Amino acid sequence: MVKIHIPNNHPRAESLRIREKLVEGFRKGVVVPEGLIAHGRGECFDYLIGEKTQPFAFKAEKAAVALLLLSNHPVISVNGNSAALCPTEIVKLAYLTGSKVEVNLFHRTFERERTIEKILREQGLDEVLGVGENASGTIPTVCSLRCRVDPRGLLVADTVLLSIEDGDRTMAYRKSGKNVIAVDLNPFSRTAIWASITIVDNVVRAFPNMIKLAKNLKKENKETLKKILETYNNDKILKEAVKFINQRLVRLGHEKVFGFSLTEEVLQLAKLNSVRLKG
Ligand code: PTJ
Repeated sequence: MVKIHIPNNHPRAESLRIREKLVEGFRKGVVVPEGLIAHGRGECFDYLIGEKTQPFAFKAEKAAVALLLLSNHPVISVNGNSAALCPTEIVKLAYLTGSKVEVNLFHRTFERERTIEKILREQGLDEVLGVGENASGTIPTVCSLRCRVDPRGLLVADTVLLSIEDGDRTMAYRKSGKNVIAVDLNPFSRTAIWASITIVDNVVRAFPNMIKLAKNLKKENKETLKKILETYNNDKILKEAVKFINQRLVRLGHEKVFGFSLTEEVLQLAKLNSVRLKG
């Protein structure tokens, strides 16, 4: 397979590198074709938030870590896209917060489950839940194959951290009394709206941020962690995200587009066009 060379000075180098991880995951059978489409949707929302962790996301990440640390049975749910993008970070966060890790796929095949299990084990994870026969439990209110869960994991979880997925599961889990932490770049999605804590950030930034936060928050007592959660309001966070996107677009529309002033761009284009006309 041809390995694409991405020059470091390419203006979109980081974004291209992330794409390559997804494509590699697709070739290895970790990511489904639908996952590539899902990534494109995520990229679009990432543009809108400036491809940076914004304050609304950081506040959600902090609350998420506090919740994981306070939970009795926290579980990190892994699908194809998250396994391709941040397997090392998933394992680190699980270790720091005492969370179990379970493979739970929408496009469920035993082969994919095993491939993802292998990736997670390579990162040092001893116990990977939800693979094959181990997913012997059912959450009947989840209408896809994601209803099949591990009795040691998602079935008994009081808090579930999930990322990059559509909303049916989040809604069902919330209705059954579980806390859901969702990493989703789209603040308008059903997942984002139904989650207890919505992290409007890219998983490639959210997980490393949560690892740093977990290292610090682990040292705090329960009362401090509870206070973080008491002052957290997800509705407010989602509104902040939408307001941020709105204000950013208005600002860009008036002044600058990705570092160029509009006038400057128009002048550059005019120059190019005139050269072409002369030629
Ligand atoms: O691996 P499987 O079989 O479980 O399949 C998983 C996919 C991704 C195919 C499935 O869950 C799906 O179709 O998801 P959706 O409905 O496309 O939703 C994905 C959501 O994640 C969208 O709201 C995207 O904006 C968002 N998203 C995409 N990439 C990222 C992301 N959010 C955070 N970080 C990303 N890198």
